[in-house]
Amino acid sequence: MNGTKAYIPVPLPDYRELPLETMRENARAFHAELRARHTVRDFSSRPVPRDIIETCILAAGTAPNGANHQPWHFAVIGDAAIKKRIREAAEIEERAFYAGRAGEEWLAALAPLGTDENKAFLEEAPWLICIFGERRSRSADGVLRKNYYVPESVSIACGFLIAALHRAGLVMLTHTPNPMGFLNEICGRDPHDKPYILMVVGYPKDGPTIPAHALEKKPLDQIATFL
Ligand code: IYR
Repeated sequence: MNGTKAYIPVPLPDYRELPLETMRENARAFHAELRARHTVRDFSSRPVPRDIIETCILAAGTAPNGANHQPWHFAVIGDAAIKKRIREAAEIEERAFYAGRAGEEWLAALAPLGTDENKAFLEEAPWLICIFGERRSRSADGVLRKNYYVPESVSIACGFLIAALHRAGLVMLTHTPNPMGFLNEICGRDPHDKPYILMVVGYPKDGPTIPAHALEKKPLDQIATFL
């Protein structure tokens, strides 16, 4: 007995074939829905009910991932004092970043986004979601296992989460203070876990703007080749 779990095939649940026209229409509609998502940096402090965030995280947790070990953890911060600590720690890193650590080329790339070291949104938004990747984690029956394809799995789950939040009518920002190791301590996670993204979630502030640069999307022939 080596603890290996057997392969048990079950009939594919939920799949239904769609007529071609419905496939086209659904693909178009989904593109239109995602095209209408815009990253926001000015957040209202208006509260968002926790159950909506919980459901979006459940959607993220359906993402395909390595060996179905689901190597992610979502630390959800609504507490004002913890948000303040995160803002203070993030702004220390961001000040060093914008004062030169980033280097000239990186700062030039960011210029059209209008970002700077001030991260008021980390206190103003109702929810921060820090997504950690777990190098090792426990199975449902408590066995500690090595995880696989952790960055890929976490990134896919983040994509699902972003789409779910958008569908729920929320706006968000993928914030990446650099380095972001301080989040392990603040969120009480194992030092081996890796924080990937700090998502800022809520409603936009009144009269929000976005950088014109963000509206430039590459056309299909620049992002795809068919072979
Ligand atoms: N982490 C910094 C810098 C930053 C880097 C990239 I690449 C962006 O697309 C946006 C910002 C910040 O959050 O300001």
